[in-house]
Amino acid sequence: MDWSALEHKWIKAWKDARLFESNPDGRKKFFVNFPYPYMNGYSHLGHFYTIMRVEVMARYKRLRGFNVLFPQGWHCTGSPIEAAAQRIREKEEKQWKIMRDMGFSDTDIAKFGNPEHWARYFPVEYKKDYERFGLAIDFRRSFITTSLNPHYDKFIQWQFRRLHEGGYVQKGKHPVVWCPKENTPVGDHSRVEGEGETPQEFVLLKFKFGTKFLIAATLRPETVFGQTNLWVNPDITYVEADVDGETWILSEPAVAKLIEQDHKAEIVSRIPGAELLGKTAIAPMIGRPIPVLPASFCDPNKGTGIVTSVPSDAPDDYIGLRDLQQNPKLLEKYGIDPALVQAIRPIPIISTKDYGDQAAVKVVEEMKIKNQHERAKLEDAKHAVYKAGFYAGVMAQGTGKYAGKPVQDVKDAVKDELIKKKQATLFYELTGKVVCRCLTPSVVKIVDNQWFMTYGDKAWKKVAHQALKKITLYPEKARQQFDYVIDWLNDWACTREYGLGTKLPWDRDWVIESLSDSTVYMAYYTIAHLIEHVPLDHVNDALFDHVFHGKGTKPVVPHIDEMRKEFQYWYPVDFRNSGKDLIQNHLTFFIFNHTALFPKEHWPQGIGVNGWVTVNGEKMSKSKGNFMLLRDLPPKFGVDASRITVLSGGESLDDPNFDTDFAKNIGFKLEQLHELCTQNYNQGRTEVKAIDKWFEGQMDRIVKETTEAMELTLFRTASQKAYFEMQRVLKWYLKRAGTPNKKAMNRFIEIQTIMLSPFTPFVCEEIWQNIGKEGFVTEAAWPKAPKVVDVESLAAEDLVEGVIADIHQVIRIVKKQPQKISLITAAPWTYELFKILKHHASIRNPGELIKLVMQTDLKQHGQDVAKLVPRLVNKIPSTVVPEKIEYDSLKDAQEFLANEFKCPVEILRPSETQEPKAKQALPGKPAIVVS
Ligand code: A2H
Repeated sequence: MDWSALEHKWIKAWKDARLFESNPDGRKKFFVNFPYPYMNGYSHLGHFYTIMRVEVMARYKRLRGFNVLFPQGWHCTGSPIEAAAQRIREKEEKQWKIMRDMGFSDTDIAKFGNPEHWARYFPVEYKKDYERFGLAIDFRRSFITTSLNPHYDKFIQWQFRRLHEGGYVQKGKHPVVWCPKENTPVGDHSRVEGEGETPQEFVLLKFKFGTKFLIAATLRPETVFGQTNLWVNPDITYVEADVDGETWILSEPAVAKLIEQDHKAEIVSRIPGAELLGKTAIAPMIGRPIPVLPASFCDPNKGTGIVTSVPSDAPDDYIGLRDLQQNPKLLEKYGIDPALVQAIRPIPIISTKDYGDQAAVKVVEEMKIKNQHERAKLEDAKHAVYKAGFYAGVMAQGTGKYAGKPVQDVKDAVKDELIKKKQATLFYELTGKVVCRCLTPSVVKIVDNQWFMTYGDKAWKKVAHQALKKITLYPEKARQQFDYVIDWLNDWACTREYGLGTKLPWDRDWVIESLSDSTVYMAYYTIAHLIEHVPLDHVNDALFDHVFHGKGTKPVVPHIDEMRKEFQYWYPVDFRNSGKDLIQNHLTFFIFNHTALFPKEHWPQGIGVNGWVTVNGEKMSKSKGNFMLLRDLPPKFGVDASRITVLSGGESLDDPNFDTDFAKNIGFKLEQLHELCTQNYNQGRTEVKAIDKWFEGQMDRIVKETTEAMELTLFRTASQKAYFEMQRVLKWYLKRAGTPNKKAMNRFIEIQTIMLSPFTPFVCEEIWQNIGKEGFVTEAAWPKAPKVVDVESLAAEDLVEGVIADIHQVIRIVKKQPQKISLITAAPWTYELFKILKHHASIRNPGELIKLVMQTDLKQHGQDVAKLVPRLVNKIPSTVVPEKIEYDSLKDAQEFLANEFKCPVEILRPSETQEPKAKQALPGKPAIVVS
């Protein structure tokens, strides 16, 4: 088959028919989309799976009768393009190599030194790829972002002015992930390492130490009531530093961090950890003197390198103390009185249901952790204690005014009290390592001239949770993660000093960054093809207010009514799908911003998330040589084969695998499918046999199950049913039926072609045309799924399959070529018995069952019942085929069986024979006599 010719034929036919140009009409609508890709290179296999989920959803909903909109834009905002362009201008080796690997000549590469060139070049190439893959996209609505598209630029300005007015964008003082080289915040998409890592808030506790302070960092300020000592690492050298006019003792790296975090700090002198040991300091909040003790787990690169010890609630602290109590020698080495350490007892401060009032002690003992070097176990212990203590714990006696309150509610209050008393201050650490695209490790910086989206706002979070409740998630199990991210998000730095994008309308020194100009642009798709015709000086806030909210007097501009109508018709978004990595930023921003800018009825309706594509089981990477561009696939495998392969590679949140062997094989199979369908359509007999009913029943079942899988976006399951299972059923049917029934065969070909068309539209269109159907299969009607499937007729055929296996078994035992085979069905009353037993499937006691049966007409077979029932408990099939259906289907299979075993086969009822073996027959298991 000449796949390329076939693909181009249908691409042209769809285009000529404007099949994917969607306009509002009287039908129900379905609006799908996925995050516009970033225009800094060609589309690759990594995008492909995500795109295909949207594509299949679009085509499926179309077949279900919806008016479907699938638009596509191109993202150019932000620093990555700008940075890459700069690297090209600077003739940087690596960037040039990346471009050469994409196939550009050196003269072409030089053009990419201008960032605008990227925004002009790649959208055209993406469109070519997407068209080539047959994606059902309405390209009239495509657009690029940034001020290079002045209409979109005005839309983003509108959005930000409205957000600003609503208090959703504010100037503030916040910790951000910061690149000290580029002097700019480092957004998730500008990192080569550490996507998703954020600043985490620690509380720095101040311990009065003569005229100075020892400083310790904690995540659990509410545990200050249980402090028993301080931990200092004897093997590191700390520093004394002048911090905001006080003398602090802390680790050296902490000083540099304090400077980035808005403190005045300067190192004055150095002091070895060992010199601090054995001395006492006054613990904040409780005002008690506590000793400084040695611990090797204090890391100079975290916090201040000094840790306050709360052995009741921190496994590390408890085990550190226990180790020390068992090691008087070490104490003597540092001149610490062992008796002093022996006397230290954990102080109960939090009670939990699971672990009592000294959770750390209980958990460490229960887990039998031997010493502080069992790190893995200690990590588990930490989690267990934290979960029990923080989420379910209650403050115990001895915590003053906080006693009796839930720990969760107390944390902030204790923190605030400590800060107010000047016994503590805030401090931030990254939750993990972050490296900027410029390859510099990032730090936390407090910036106060920045603009933030206020995702940290509690009231806004509440509304976002509400919106999430109404969203259908594919798969549903992603919900917990969305709820978590909504809670966890902090205010988000939404502007940068440079890069392509839209200038912040009221503070034009700033450019809106790439995750912030892409939260509600789906609304722009509804009008993108119309607004281009509105003169730019008429594109203003009044226009957007009218189109999106129906507010104010109607502006006098071309297409104004159509734009309003388009928006009202298409909105809200019904299905937006992306990789699961975007839950922690984009997809959650998408929810937040919709609640800020649109009324409830326009909030998102459905979100899908999926894993990352691997190739033959390995992560795709340039160095592994398995990196594939989208455009590499058609010549290798064909478009249809590539499409169905990527969707067969996985579903739900698993990472889908692109299996190149599967892709090659399925290509041949699709050719065979084409042949099979075109040759068998309108062929066959008109007479109806029992096996036809089974065939119809199987089709019903598969349609039902495929439809259910499609609705849940379980596209791997759906494609397997629609192709492999259909083929398996057909194979058995042709074997059994010989010549197929024409009507049934036609139905098979039609429904298989329709159900496969979202996956492999090209071959399906070709089949559709060749079997003489009018119009496109893309516009056909999805087969109706019957509510109930005739399971009895399906089971009757399974029974024939089972009988064949049993006959083979008998032949093997008697070891002779059969001359004649007799099959004798069971006595009619046994079918009644099976029905009763099935009805009482929950009863396992034979005596009880026999009693029940004896209350019915079967009483007359009392002796047999008493013998049979104990043998049958737990062995009744879920579908009991009635006697007549069993007999008929065996009768129907008679000729087939005779062929299979090359001898005459007779089907008898027990009344028709004297054969003693007839008594052994049971429903579904006829007696087999081989002679
Ligand atoms: B936590 P994370 Cl009650 N080296 O404070 C090692 N550990 C350090 C440290 C350093 N340089 N700086 C701080 N820490 C400890 C209290 C507490 C803490 C309790 C329960 C759990 C708990 C009292 N110790 O932390 O690895 C501090 O101990 C368990 C997570 O960055 C700080 O909070 O998550 C915690 O580790 C921070 O550890």
